[in-house]
Amino acid sequence: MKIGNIEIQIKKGDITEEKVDAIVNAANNSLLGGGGVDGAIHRKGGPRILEQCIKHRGCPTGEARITTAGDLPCRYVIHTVGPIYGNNNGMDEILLFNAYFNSLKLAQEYGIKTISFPSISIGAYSYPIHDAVKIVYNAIKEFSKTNEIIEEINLVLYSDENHQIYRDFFDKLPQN
Ligand code: AR6
Repeated sequence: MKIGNIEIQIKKGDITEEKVDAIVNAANNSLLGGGGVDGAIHRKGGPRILEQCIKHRGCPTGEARITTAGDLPCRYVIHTVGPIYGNNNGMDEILLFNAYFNSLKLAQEYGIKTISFPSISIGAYSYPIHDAVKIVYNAIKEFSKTNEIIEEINLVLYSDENHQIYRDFFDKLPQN
């Protein structure tokens, strides 16, 4: 399906295997690694990613930073920090929107044409997936209004259940 001028693919799989220009990491404010997607990216990507993360000296929630992809089959990793659900004085929705939107903005600055996102904040950070998927859509739609660079966004889900929830949501959207 398309959102504006961007082709959207909903996939089930492991984001570290994506052969795209950039994958997005669901990181934490330290940018020094963790579990979930973050753990998998650093484990498979090797020490060069962490070396560049250290130089960034952290990342505020909703912002994004870029590094090499080390040994991964993509070119860059964009590290963003989603909100810990319920910890942000009613700002969860805006912060999750910003995590997606700012990752796309940074990708555009680097001339990235193809990018893959995991489902940010819905693991350790407990964001309800049915609410999160609407925000993913809204952020891509808003970004697509001024997009001239990005051609393809892959939304990569790790479990069958989450993959089905995304599919159901995107299948119900009116085609434009
Ligand atoms: N590929 C795609 N999706 C994955 C993969 C993978 N290899 N591994 C896990 N997922 P989480 P968050 C899914 O917890 O909620 C870390 O410790 C997973 O099933 O990785 O943003 C960071 O350092 C879930 O649906 O990210 C932070 O401290 C989704 O990715 C914190 O977790 C996101 O789960 C960030 O928490």
